[in-house]
Amino acid sequence: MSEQEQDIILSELDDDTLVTQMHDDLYDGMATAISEGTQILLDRGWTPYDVLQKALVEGMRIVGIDFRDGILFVPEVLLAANSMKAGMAILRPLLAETGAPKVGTMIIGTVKGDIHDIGKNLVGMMMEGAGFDIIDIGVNNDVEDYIEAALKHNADIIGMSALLTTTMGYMKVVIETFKQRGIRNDYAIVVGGAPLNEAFADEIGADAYCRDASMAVEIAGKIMETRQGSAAFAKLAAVG
Ligand code: B1M
Repeated sequence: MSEQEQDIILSELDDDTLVTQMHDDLYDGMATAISEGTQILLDRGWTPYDVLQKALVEGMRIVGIDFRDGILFVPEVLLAANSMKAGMAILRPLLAETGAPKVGTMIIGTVKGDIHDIGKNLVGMMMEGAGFDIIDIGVNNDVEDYIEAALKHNADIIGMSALLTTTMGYMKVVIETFKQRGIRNDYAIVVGGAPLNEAFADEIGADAYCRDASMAVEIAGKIMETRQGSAAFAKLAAVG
């Protein structure tokens, strides 16, 4: 069904029906309907975070299951992804609007060979909302991209995302190269993405694995507390 053919009036649906309808619209790649539904929920007093999680992320989860099972194919999933981005475009400034003081700088990017960016974008948005300066270097990044951005922006944290079992291994290449260049300890390196887990993060020598965007925010906050604590300690040690 094309967007024009949709005759459901979203604003007349109750919240639960609207959210279910948004899952269907995301599945059908109807970006305009997703923008409209997102705005309606916000106007009804939903928090941006709830709209994101309950309407958009849950809808994308359903898309992922049917993609895995061969019911949906790449073109359809791309349309769904674009619809999700349409909703995220409305939520982005709201999630970032906390007025929190800047707590640190994070480079975030998807690794070489991988073009999935929805999860990474979500993490970036949530981190911005928590007061971080986010330098998003996009997708398909090789190690030099991470290093260049880290040095240029005097980063505190490097965040890597991978959604494929074939690309997650590249994270180790990045960490090893940071070690070889003698800059590993200048940054906290955190990783995330659906195929990863804690054991993998440990194995490749990352500082932390982030299961989802809110965990990324929590972990990054703790990292900054430790870094600022160490910086204050180093200053005291230098004085005394
Ligand atoms: Co792809 N894809 N895809 N895909 N795709 C998956 C990942 C897959 C699991 C689907 C499946 O088979 N069920 C499968 C991977 C299988 C595997 O490796 N085990 C897969 C495949 C196989 C492929 C292709 C190879 C398909 C093909 O061409 N034959 C191809 C690869 C292209 C490439 O990258 N080279 C491909 C292509 C695509 C599209 C282009 C069509 C599209 C991407 C569009 C885009 O991103 N702009 C796409 C999509 C959309 C998906 C699924 C359906 C959805 C991913 C997503 O956006 N999820 C996905 C199935 C799935 O995951 N259910 C699938 C929503 C997002 C909010 O979650 O990304 O997990 P997620 O992010 C979370 C956490 O993981 C975490 O926080 C986020 C928010 O909570 N997180 C981080 C993520 N990154 C983080 C970084 C951090 C911290 C936390 O840094 C600190």
